[in-house]
Formats: sequence, C-alpha cells, structure tokens
Amino acid sequence: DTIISEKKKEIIRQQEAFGTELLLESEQIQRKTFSMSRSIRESASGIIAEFKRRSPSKGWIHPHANVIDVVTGYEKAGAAASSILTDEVFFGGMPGDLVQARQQVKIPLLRKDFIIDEYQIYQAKAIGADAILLIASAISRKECKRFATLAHQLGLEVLLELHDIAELDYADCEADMIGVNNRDLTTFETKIDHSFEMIKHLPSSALCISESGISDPNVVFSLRQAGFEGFLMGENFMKHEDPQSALAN
Ligand code: IGP
Repeated sequence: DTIISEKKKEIIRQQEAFGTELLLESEQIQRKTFSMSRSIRESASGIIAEFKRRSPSKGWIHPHANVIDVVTGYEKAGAAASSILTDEVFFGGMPGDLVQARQQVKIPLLRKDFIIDEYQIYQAKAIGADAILLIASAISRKECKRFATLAHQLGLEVLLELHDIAELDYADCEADMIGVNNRDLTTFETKIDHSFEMIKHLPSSALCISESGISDPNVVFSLRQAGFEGFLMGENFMKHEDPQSALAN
C-alpha cells in the first residue's frame, strides 16, 4: 500500500545520506539501552507518552511542538517511556527528533515508525532508541522474527503491534511487549473494545500495552483491570498547547 511504498523511498533517501556502514561506526551503536518493559512494569503510571506532530487521521495536531520541551516534560510528569514518531511523510517526524530527545532524558524511548527493513533497526539504535515497534500487518511473520532477532542483538527491545485475532500467530516472535492497536489502520477508527477482546487471546506472560484512542482515566483503570500494564497515548497530550502539562494534570 501507499505507506509501505513511501517508506521504501524514505529509507532509500536516508541510506544514501547515511549508509549502514556509517551507522555501524557511530558511537551510539555501542551504547547501553534502557529497558522499556522494565520501566513500564516498575512505573506507577504505565503511560507511554507519544510525541507526534501530525497523523494521517487528524492532519496537523501540533506542527511546531518542540520535542525537547515535550519529552523532558513527559519524563518529569511520570511517563514510564516516550514514543517518538520518526516517520516524515505521514507523521511529520524525523530521526533527529529522537536524537534530540535522547540527549535530554533517561526514560526509555520507543522509535515509532513503519519498520520494514533492517536498515531502520540499525538506525534506531544509532539515533538513540531503546525499543522499536514492529507492526504485524506491515511485515511477514518471518520478517518479524528476523527483525526481532536483530533488535535484540543490538540491545533494543521490541514492541509487537497486533490488531486482529488473525495476527495472533505473530506472538511467538519473542517480542518483549505486545501492543493492541485500538485504531483500525484502514478506517482510522478507534475502538477500545479491541483491547478487551484481544487480551483474552494473548499469552498470559506477555507484557500487554493498549494503544490509541485513550484519553479517559477510567478507561485506563479498566484496561489495567483487564491485564494491560502499558497505555500508549499521543493525541490526548499533543492536542494541547503544552502536551507535557496535559500529562502532569
Ligand atoms: C497513539 P493516540 O490515539 O493516543 O494518538 O494513539 C499511538 O497508539 C498511535 O500513534 C499509533 C501509531 C501506530 C502510529 C499506534 N500504532 C503505528 C503510527 C504507526
């Protein structure tokens, strides 16, 4: 589909500017990472606060948001981790956003992007990520396993995103966390009930994260009761003038 073909072009552009050999020579590639799964388990909030300027469903949410202000604010307000959109075409992000955030905070950072190529996993480590997102609907099960293995070799954790029951067979790819996306990526509609339905089918040992369309503290409470330990929230914060104070309140 269009996301994947745009992504392929973006990867080629980035690779031409900064190839895999250069990434492997960067100092960051050797760095020790923070464990996102541990941070979620140990935090009181379980909130993964997202930085995104725009989305395909909403258009521009906060075009001039400053990544440093927002992510340092998220950390101070008690976020367990932060998710940073690095996709340029659809989300108005860039790898440099993650680089800047990394220099300022010690909470684990998730590289949020459509990962379809090994290059992006080396790049994730080099720009300062602690974890990557793998979206089941964008890759095959074989790729999912291959990408998860490479991520682990680099010390990155993997958040595997599922949407449908039909994708449950991806759950054996040794992800550190399993996310249920409440947003249907074809219609953009969010239904929290997806989380309640899907968790019944997930391995009981999995660290489960509910993603998208969450804004109400009562919903977080009932998701927690259903077994979710992490809550990925973006728009609810980013739609405010000061996203970081929206989390603090
Ligand atoms: C955050 P929301 O509704 O709180 O802004 O959603 C996050 O779950 C969403 O940005 C997301 C996403 C994705 C974005 C979930 N999976 C995959 C891009 C790609």
